[in-house]
Amino acid sequence: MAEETPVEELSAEEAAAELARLAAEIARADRAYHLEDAPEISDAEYDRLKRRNAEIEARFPDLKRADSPGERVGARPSETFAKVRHAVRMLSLENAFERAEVAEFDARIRRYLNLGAEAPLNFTAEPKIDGLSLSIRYEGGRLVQAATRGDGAEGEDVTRNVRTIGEIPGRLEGAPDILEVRGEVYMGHDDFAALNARQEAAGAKRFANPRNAAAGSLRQLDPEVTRARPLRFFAYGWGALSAPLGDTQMAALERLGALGFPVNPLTRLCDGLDEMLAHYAQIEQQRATLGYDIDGVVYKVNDLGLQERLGYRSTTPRWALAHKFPAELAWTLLEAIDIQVGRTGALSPVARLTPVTVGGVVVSNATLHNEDYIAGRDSKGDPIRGGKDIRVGDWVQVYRAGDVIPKVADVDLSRRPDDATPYEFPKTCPACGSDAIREEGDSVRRCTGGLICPAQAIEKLKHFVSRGAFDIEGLGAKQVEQFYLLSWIREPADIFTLRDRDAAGEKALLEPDEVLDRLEGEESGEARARLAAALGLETFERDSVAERFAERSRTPLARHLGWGEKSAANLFEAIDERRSIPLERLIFALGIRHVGETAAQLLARHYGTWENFIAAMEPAAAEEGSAWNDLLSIDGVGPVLARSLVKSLTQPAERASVDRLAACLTVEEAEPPATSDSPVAGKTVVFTGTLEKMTRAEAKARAESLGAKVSGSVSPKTDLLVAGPGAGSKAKKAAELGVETIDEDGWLKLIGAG
Ligand code: 5U1
Repeated sequence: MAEETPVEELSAEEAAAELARLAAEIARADRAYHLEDAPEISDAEYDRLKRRNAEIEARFPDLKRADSPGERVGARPSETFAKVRHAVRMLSLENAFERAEVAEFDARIRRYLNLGAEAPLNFTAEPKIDGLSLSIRYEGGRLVQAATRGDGAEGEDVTRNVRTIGEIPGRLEGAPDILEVRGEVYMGHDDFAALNARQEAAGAKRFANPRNAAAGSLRQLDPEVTRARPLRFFAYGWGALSAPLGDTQMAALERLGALGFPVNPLTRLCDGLDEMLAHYAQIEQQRATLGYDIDGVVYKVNDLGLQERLGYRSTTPRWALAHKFPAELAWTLLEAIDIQVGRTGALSPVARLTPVTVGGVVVSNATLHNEDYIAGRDSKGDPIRGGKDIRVGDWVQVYRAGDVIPKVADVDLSRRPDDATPYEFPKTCPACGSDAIREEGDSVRRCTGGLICPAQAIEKLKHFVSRGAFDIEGLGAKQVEQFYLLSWIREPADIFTLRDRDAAGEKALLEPDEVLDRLEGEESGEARARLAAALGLETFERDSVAERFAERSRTPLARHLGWGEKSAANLFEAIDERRSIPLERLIFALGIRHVGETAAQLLARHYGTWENFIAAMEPAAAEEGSAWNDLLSIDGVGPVLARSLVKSLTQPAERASVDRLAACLTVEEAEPPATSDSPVAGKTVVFTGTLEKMTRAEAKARAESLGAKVSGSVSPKTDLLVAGPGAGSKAKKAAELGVETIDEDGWLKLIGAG
């Protein structure tokens, strides 16, 4: 974008040209945002264009165009929602598809609580609404805040919109002083059909299904738009509370009902597995006539005291299960098989399908997992689908189960074209040409290109900026890819040097020709199309791209990207906000195979500081000795994870890249466990002998949730031995080492549960 002339200095001729340019640019941005769901410019930049348009129109009213962007409705939001940190984390649910998994859920809970198979254990069972989760906070009976689930820890503030939903009370009589009600916002089938008819009549985008319509309606910046949308609500739970709602799940739901919240009328109390499964069957039978979408049945332990004892895993409670309905199926044509390269180099085959509707959603891609799956074998070499392979040109059956990526279930051999040939899985990486090898025991073929592979680099960057990692506002997956293609960012450290390079008037990192050579090697053409679009060109033609690229490469970042200066300044600010980062986020952001958020947290808590963590890698590389043993001593870190971690962080090029990144950051020390004020936080505890009031699993989980480390053996590092009847050698050893020893009652008293 050329330097803009201030509005006051524009001649009439220039103003007319500028209004035409703005109309085209805004229309294009609207198209990308509304129709393609793929915004090309930031909200701030969009606002700036619209403001400039309005200013010029105000100065030259006669030049106002028939297609003036100021007259168009359905413009995109002008700002984003504020973030809200949930006082109590919003959890998700463990899923089950088979009856056996529900039986195992019941059995697992009995084992955990040490209940016999015949002991009474009641569950509530209610439909799982296919909408979006909401948390609504009341203080002194008044609705003060409403937030979406977001990542469970932090959601979006949708208070103003939620106030417009008729089924959600604004005031409560006789409620606890603090009450957070949780439930599902949804849209009924009739309302959805009527809304889509209105959308169509207004020339606006149709929604794919009621859930998308509900989400789109709730996330409106103008609450009046939300008010006009027929949103509904069912309460199913709660977050923060100043007083309990009841002793059981059922009583608490009844209380919520009495306070004025809709509670699903198909909620039942079930006495054991048979009743749960019978109620599931009944709800499934009624599914088509309910008038709203449900995708399963949720079971919850009814006794809230037992719920508390069962507690949580990292993101799901042990006391609840979502029993999903079977996936919906559809047949369609497999047009092509593309290979995507992931951040760890995994080559993943993707089926490109003739679009088909499956359960209300149009599906045009599905995963094919790996080369064995295509060939009709499982990981052990045994036949799947009766040994039928999958070929381009086949009719395939696709299904969606829950939110997961669609999958290919079956092939219709009777419709296979005569000339269809077995699919040959590539032995080289389609992105960089390096060998793609399959290690013994691995079902996946991987690119060996490492840092030289652009696909891996882009995927690593996308992971780096993702929500659980650096989560930089304005730098999402699409933007990092654009920055990579325009060669401003090649590795994570480059994000943090952007501002300086821009200020120094530096060019992008690669010469234009280098970028073009790389892109011409791309198979799918998608990346090429995106680069052309990023440069404001219609198509990818080497000469025009090279010319535009060279011309823009000589200018600072904002102009290279076609952004306003303000957008670039906002981005730099957002990047600066992340220069200080918690250790666990940094470890997770590195995108090392097998190191997810939970593992990153365990590692961070164990090593405490970045310096300790990184210094432990080299000595552990021999896979023996104290550094290696120390790594394996972390509960939750096994040899596969440890090997992957150490291998990645001792590989010279990768390590150099990580060091360059760390040099740009202030890494915050790992937070002590959330419950540092508990009397056992940070203590190493050993349980021995028979525990009578809880099972070993419960004791361990409870101790860990209070910040203790539970070990299986007594050593000089042990702080406390909890010994039940029959304690033997461990109690003796503890006595020899002078380790404090208490019984089960003493332990329960210590943790405030006695
Ligand atoms: N019906 C129902 N849906 N649903 C969703 N109950 C329910 N409970 C949930 C979720 C996420 O979470 C519990 C952990 C409260």
